[in-house]
Formats: sequence, structure tokens, C-alpha cells
Amino acid sequence: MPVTRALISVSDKTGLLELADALAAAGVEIVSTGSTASTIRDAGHAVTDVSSVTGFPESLDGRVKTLHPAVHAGILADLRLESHEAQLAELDIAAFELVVVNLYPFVETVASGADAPTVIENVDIGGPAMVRAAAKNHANVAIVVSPANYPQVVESLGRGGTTLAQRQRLAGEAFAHTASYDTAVAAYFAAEVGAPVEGDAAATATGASSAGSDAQEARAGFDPVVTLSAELQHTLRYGENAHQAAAIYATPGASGIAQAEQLHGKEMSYNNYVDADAALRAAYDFAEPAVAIIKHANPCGIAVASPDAVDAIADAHRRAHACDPVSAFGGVIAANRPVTRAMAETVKDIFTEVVIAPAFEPEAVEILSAKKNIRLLTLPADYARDVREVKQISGGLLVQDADGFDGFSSSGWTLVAGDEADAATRADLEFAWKASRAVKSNAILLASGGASVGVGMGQVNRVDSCHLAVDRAGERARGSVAASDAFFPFADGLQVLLDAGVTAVVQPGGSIRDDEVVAAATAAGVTMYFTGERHFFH
Ligand code: 93A
Repeated sequence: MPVTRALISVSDKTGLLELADALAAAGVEIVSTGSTASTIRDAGHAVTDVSSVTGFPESLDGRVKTLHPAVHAGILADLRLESHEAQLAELDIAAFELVVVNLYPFVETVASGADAPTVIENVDIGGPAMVRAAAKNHANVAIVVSPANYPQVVESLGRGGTTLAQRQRLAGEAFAHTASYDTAVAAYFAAEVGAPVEGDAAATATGASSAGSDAQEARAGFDPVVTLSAELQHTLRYGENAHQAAAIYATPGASGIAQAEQLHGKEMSYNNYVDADAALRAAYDFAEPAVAIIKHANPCGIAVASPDAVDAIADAHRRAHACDPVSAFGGVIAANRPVTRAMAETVKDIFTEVVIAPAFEPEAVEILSAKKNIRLLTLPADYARDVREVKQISGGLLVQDADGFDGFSSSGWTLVAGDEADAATRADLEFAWKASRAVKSNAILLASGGASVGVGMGQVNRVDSCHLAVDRAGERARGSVAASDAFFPFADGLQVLLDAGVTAVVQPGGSIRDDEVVAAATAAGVTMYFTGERHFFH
């Protein structure tokens, strides 16, 4: 469909001038609102002000600009129908074949901490009306809601106009865009009306008793306003299983796995995304070079590099892999440093679904790209984990602050059994404690020399997690240290670790049977620290 008349009304002026240049060069009439019109005019192009189309001034501080039949009839007329064409002629209204709109920056305004009147003023009304109208009438109109799509529009001008398939795709994107916009507005209102009362009893009745004041302090800053906003990126081949439809949405302005760039390999699957996210959670908990290998959202190996390693990230990978090579088959690997040639040489011989890292050495890409099925992804430079986590439950959502990165130093721990650990053991305990946070509860993680050697995860009792960790570690359990993500409710789980030869244990404490647990550690001559803080992860 050729484009002769375009309506442009954008808050985000990114790419606007390039688009206007191309439209002007193609002889397209541009109709525009307030500051969009002046930006285009300042660049030297002719623009028709929307007020001259409506015969009505932009009024009420801009609240009424495009909300007018002369605009909406021009967008909504179905020119496949003679009756619509005749009515437009009778009303002296010209049709648009292209509508370019992006909305008032509502999410960004909320995130900036603006006051309520400013937030309300940033609820766009006229913009979504145009977007939805044009998307509905995609048989006749192309709707563009993102500067990322300007190049494809410009390209279509050169080949005689937009295609129906293209307009259909754009319409789908447009409806997803207005839906997520309104979801963000609704979330803002819901939070404003139903903000939880401070000091809510249920919210404070968790955790180890000794953790009380610190944890309460950490929770005190919780801002109950949740702004959920995500835009459809694309549909996925399927979900967790082949009979489940699925899609990925990305949060505007975020820098996470959803924004990662794929360098090589098949399209990421739903499960790949889940595992890659879990791998990043584990690897990025460490400041030193670290690698995590994930299967079914759980680590089957986490390690930091030895201080004297020649190639730190390759060393971290080798040690993470050594934890459980059987489980690492078909795993997802995250590295918190660029993947080197040496690491790639090792990974290429191991069946691996995904490698995600901040970057890859060119030789590493070359080596790994030789494998058709491996997916290589680089993270955005400013990768950051979300500070808020949202989980869907039937009929609603659970929202919490993410389990933050800090507070792992052993300086705040309490020695409750055995002798103070020496520096090396203390470092291993800190490593194990941190690594256990990436393991699904109940988590028991055995570590030695900055590498996991046995992981017990996801069991419904702690004794089984202890058995699993010890079994997986085999001979390596003897002399290792152990971390438990939550307290031992009885001494039985700990006893499994003690019998296997674990020399030091870190755990939150806070059980009513702490005395029995501590007595068992003392009797075995094993060092035990309480952290006063637990790290459930489900
Ligand atoms: O205030 S509105 O809800 N009422 C309108 O009639 C209207 N028309 C366009 N918002 C309206 N817009 C929005 O203005 C667009 O969605 C766009 O974000 C913005 C562009 O205005 P300007 O060209 O003045 O920067």
C-alpha cells in the first residue's frame, strides 16, 4: 500500500528526523502534533499542524490534540469500502496510510519518583487511541510504535509501500504495546490505592530469630509500588513443553537476559532462558572470575578461578565442570568474564546448550561456532539483575525485593562450634554460602578451594539434600566445607555431612533445636558458624 499521508506524534524523538527526511523525499504529506511538528519543521521539512486538520486548537495543556473525528476518521476509514471512501469525501477528510506514535513516558515518569500529578499527566490518552485505531485498520494503515521499526518503513517507501503482512505484524506489536502501557498504569493505580500498611505482621514473621533487626532494616525500604511493564519481543517455538505456546517479553530500559544479544546458534528456547537466567544469578554473585553450569534451573557446578590460574575464566569453568560432569551434559553455562579461547577449547567437547557471558574472544566465537547447536549470547554492557522479583500465582502476583548481592562477609557470622576457621577455610565457607544462594531449596552445597564439589538441591527435606550433596561429592566430601541455605531443623542432616568428613559448616541458625545441631558439630570437632540470615530460593 503506497504511503501519501502520514500522521506523526511522538514523545521519544529518536530517529524522527531520519524518518521525516525519508518521508519528505518520498513526497509524503506529514501531519504532526506540537513539539513533533516543530522538530520536523526545524529540520526544514513542510509539516501540517494537526490543529489545521481538526480546525481545533491543541488545548487543555495538550490533553486534547488529536482526539478529533478529523483525525480518527482519517485513521479508521476502510478504503476497501466504497461507502467509507464516499463518506470521507463528503466530510472532506483525507485518509492516513501511516501512523507513527510513541506514548508519553509513563513508566519512566513513575521510575523517576515524580509526584502524582506529574505521573497522571503522563498517562497518554490520545496516543493509545490513535495506535489502537490504526492497528485495527491495519488493512489500510501501517502503525509504528517504536523507532526500531522506522528503517523497515523507510525501506518499504522505496518499494512502493507497506505490505499487508508487514502491517499485520506492526498491528500486533502495537496492541501489545498499548496493553503493556495500560498494565503499567493499572499497576500504578492498584499500588497507590492498596499500598500495604507498614509493619504488617505477616511480613515480619520470617527468618531466623537472630536475623531480626538487620532483616527488618533491609525490608523497611520496600517500596510497594510495582510497575510491571514488558513488551512482546517475539513468540517462542514452544514453552516448557512442546504443547505449550510461549513468548518472551522484555522490560523497556532493562539490561538482563531478555536484552542479551545472540551471536550464534539456534533460537533460544523457553527453558534456555530460564536456565541462562539461573546461571547468571549464580555466576554474577561473585566479584572474582566465576562460572556456573545450570541444568533444570539448578547449578551442577559453580566455581571461581584459582588465584594463580593462567586463564582465570577457563580455570573457573574447568573446576565448575569437574563438580558434576554427568549432570553438566546439555547444560547452560554463564561466565562473569569474557570467554577465552582456552575456555572455548574445553567447552567445545562438552555438549552444551547455551554459553552466556559479557563477551567472547574472537577465537572463542570461532571455535564454538563450529558447533551448530550451541547458542552463544553476550550480555548488555550494563547487565544488572532486577532488584524486584515477581512470581505469578493463580489470580495474582507475588512481589518481593530480589535476594540482594551483598552481606556475605564472614565478619558478621557467629562461631557456635569448633575452632575459628583459618583463612582458607573461611574463604571456602564464604564461597559455599554465596554459591548455595543460587541452589533451589533445600540447598546443601559442599565446596573445596573455591569450587563446588557436591550440590544437593530441591529436596523436600534437608536430610535428603545432605545425602545428595555427599553422594555427588564422593571422595571429595572429606575435607570440604558445607553451606546450608536454611537452618538444620534436626541434627540428622548435619550428621550425614559430619560422617562424610566435612570440616566446617555455615548455616543461618534459628532452629528451636539449634542446641542439638551445635552439640553434634562440637562432638565431631567441626567448626560451625551461624549467619543469622537465610537464603531460600524456589
Ligand atoms: O494528551 S493526550 O492524551 N491527548 C491527545 O490528544 C494526544 N495526541 C497525541 N496525548 C496525545 N498525544 C501524545 O502526544 C502522543 O502519544 C505523543 O506521545 C505526544 C506527542 O506530543 P508532541 O508532538 O507535542 O510532543
